[in-house]
Amino acid sequence: MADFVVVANRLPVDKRVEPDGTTTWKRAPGGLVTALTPTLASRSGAWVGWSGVPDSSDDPRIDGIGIRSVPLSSDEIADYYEGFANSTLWPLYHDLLVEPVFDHDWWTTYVVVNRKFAEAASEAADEGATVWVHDYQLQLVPSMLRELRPDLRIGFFLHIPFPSFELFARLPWREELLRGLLGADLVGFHLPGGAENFLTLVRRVLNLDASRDPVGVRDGLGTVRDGSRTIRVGSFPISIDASAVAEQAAAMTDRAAAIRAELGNPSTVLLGVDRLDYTKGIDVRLDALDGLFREGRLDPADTVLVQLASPSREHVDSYIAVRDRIERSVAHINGTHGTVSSPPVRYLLQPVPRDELLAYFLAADVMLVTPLRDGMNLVAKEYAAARADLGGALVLSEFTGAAAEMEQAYLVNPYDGQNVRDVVVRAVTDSPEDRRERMAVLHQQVLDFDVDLWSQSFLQCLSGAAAANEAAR
Ligand code: ADQ
Repeated sequence: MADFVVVANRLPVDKRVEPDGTTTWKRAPGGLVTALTPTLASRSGAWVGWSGVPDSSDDPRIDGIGIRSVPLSSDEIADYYEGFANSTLWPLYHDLLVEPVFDHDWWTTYVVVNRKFAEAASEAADEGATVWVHDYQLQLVPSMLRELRPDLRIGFFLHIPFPSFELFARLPWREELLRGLLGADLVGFHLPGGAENFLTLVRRVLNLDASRDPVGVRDGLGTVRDGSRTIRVGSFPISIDASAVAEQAAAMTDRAAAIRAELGNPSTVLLGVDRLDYTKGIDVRLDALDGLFREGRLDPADTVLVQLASPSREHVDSYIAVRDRIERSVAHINGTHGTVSSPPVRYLLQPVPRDELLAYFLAADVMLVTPLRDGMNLVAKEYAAARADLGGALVLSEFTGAAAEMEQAYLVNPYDGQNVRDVVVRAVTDSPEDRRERMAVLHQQVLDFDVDLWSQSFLQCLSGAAAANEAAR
């Protein structure tokens, strides 16, 4: 039994089949694992989640974290994960960048699967344990778990934007989802705006008493009164283990120089790093590059854009469509502006090992982070952390959560093509002193506000919120 339980869609493990046919489990790299490993290790911790392999009774084991696997069938993955989570909630919460699909069968499976996670968490948690539930796939878990185990301290954190009343209210299941979240003692969002949207929705959809004051960052929590319980609502911008990133990156300078040489030592190396997702605005930066070549403001013979994309949700129609669009655009730019020996866009659709990624960060003159909408965006923070040399420049969309903190970045409106082109040119041509000054602020900022601050501030607020509810019982 554990006194600290993390509940997330995916377990922090990757399955590997060895040449001799045996399977081993490797710890999956990822922000959440990094963020929570210290807490999981310092308490008796457990992680509840799906292994990533459908129709399997695998029981993954890795060192250092107690694992409790929630097996899911291919049909459940199709309806709960690819369907309700990624074809209904994801586009709705990201400003309708594609049309969300409302399907009652998907919803039924979402409820069934959320109950499986709640039951597994209930079995893993010791009396009075703290349970931290993550993300849009599991919004019903807090109330299901509260019903099973009123003794638990339950926190919920949403990693993606939380929409306004006008968008959220379209959901046929709006009441159920809000009720699901209210099972938590603390509901956390990246930005105050998400927390305030939630308070408004609870007031207008559920007619509950919810605070109207602006929500602060890491304090100034909002409140919802639900019978004898008070649910706290707050803003906790996630971050990264910035000092570890800086340290690992410092060892990659030789590889960074080799990458520039492999690219033909162009004057300007631009870089994009994203999961292949229509929210990330990969097409925004490709369009900007095409425009800048056409306008003669960047020279295709002396400029390279490296776009590293990792495959994501490959069975979902909207992801198949965005991949086609991006690949057409890469081919168009290379076909129009390149030569056989030096295509200006180098595009990879495969995850890149961590060290190699950091070397690319060091090799890039300008990092292009241009999402149309993004809850936070850790790539922007990783880039700033990696640049302890204060080199490089960060172009950052105003529609990311990161933009709220990283004001010294070259901020762009990704919906305004001309603005994107102008800002990219500025980031390329500004004086080295100006660029250094901006990077110095960004680098220090990610060191000061790291992932440890994120998890500790959330857990501290959760402990206060839960203690108040326990005293009221
Ligand atoms: P994501 O949408 O997955 O996360 P992001 O925050 O950018 O987006 O994190 C992506 C991670 O994957 C980064 O650590 C990045 O380095 C890595 N990555 C991306 N492409 C890669 C590649 N080609 N090879 C190797 N690694 C790659 C969701 C929300 C975000 C929020 C996070 C955390 O959508 O808004 O910031 O959760 O809360």
